[in-house]
Amino acid sequence: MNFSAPRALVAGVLAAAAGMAAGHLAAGLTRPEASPVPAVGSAVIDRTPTPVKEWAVRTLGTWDKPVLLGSVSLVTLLLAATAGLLARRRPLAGVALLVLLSAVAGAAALNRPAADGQYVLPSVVTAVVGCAVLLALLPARFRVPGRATELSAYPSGMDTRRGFLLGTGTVAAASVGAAAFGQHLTGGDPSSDVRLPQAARTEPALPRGLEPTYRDISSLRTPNQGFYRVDTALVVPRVKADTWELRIDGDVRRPYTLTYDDIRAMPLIERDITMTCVSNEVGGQYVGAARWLGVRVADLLRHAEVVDPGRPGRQVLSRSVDGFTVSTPLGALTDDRDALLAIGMNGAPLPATHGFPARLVTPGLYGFVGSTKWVTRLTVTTYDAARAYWTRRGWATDAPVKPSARIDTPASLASLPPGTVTIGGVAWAQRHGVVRVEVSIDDGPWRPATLGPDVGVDYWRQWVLKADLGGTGRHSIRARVTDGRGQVQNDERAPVFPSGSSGIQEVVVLVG
Ligand SMILES: Nc1nc2c(c(=O)[nH]1)N[C@H]1C(S)=C(S)[C@@H](COP(=O)(O)O)O[C@H]1N2
Ligand SMILES: [Mo]
Repeated sequence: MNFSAPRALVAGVLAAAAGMAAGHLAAGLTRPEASPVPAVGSAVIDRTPTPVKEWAVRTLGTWDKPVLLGSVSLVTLLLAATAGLLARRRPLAGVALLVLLSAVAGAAALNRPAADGQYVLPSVVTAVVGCAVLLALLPARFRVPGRATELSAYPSGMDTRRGFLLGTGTVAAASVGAAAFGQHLTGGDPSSDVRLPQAARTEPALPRGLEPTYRDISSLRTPNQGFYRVDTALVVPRVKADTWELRIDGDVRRPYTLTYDDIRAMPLIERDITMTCVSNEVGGQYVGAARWLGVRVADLLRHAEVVDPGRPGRQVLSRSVDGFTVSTPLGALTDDRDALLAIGMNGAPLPATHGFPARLVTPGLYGFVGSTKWVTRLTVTTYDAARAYWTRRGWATDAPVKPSARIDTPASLASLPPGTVTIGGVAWAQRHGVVRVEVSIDDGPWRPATLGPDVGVDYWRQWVLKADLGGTGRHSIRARVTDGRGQVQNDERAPVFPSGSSGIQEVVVLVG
């Protein structure tokens, strides 16, 4: 029977899919990060030029990761289809191409910062399973080069249409099963296994916010499920609390190591802090406010006895399990702002996506310079001696959060009935506090909004203004914040690169 090109194509694609699924399962059992598709995806992320990355984050938002994984899979499957076509005439060439693809995944995995010998395992499994499936789906005469005439001596179920359908169906089902099981293994949240200890010093209960009255204004506290997530990790690190350690070293007299239980046994404090991402556009969603539970980084560093703390150019280089690094000015971690090594978020252990078992939270600095998730090491050093992940890619070294007001309601291009409308949102000016939010309609005078409760200088404030926008037609609404220093929000537009966006949000609505 004729082994048609479409069949060859299907065989190639299925071989690769089965290989990737088996590799994913092997990764789930050993090193989730080393799964072939995410490993290649991570390598792509690390090598993508900053402007392209920025473009991806801007246009795709939180879809950037699924799109990247999808693209890697798609390119792989296209190449695998080619392998199938090659295998029609030269089985070994098809096999060689599949081995090459697996080798790329293996190299990418071994290049991960936390890689050990086991990182190569998933890609070896991928190669073996992929090649076996490809050869198995070929009809006998294709599998036995030069023996085409002796077909009957090498019977294969693949020689009939029914056999091929049965074979491909079986492989497809097994692949889906393996991939799903692998996903299940990598998907659990280790934070569900621990209970948080009580804080030694609790903060008073959060005041009632504006959101019960104005449903469209962001809640005073961002729930963990709704908290933005930004990181370079394609596979969320699933770190076990009982094997995790934090090393504190570098220019210190007494380097030491802490376990999760050590931290739980320390007097924990609560802090209400609004965290912002440098990639947040004016009016954007990469900002959230939570109650964090943890210990002061200043106390941890004091215990280590930093050598010559006043020396200029000092930083703390923090490292994450996934190899990601952050440079934080030593001063920001030792002054009175209470930068935290946090283990709790809004009354729950840190979720895996937000850094379980422990992360840094540094008030007043964008996340990429102060909020390392899955942190494993704090090294006191200098900016000359070491550069962090994003600094190497051109982002700012010192990145205080720029004060900003966000309009949550009305939505952009909303159609509103004539009459009074509720305008509202949140504003933040970490380290200085929000003292005023003003609204301008159609470029008119700035009118003060009513502010929500004050939870401290490092926490955002809700704001609301009821106003009549004027007659039917198009109207614009702008909002700006003034911080505790009396500084009015910068109206000069700046892109997020390299030190955060500035400018004033404008929402256009239609009354009629
Ligand atoms: N390990 C690790 N920590 C990280 C990052 C990362 O990519 N890897 N991203 C940082 C950035 S850019 C931000 S804005 C915050 C976001 O924290 P969240 O995802 O909990 O909101 O985490 C920071 N910590
Ligand atoms: Mo960020």
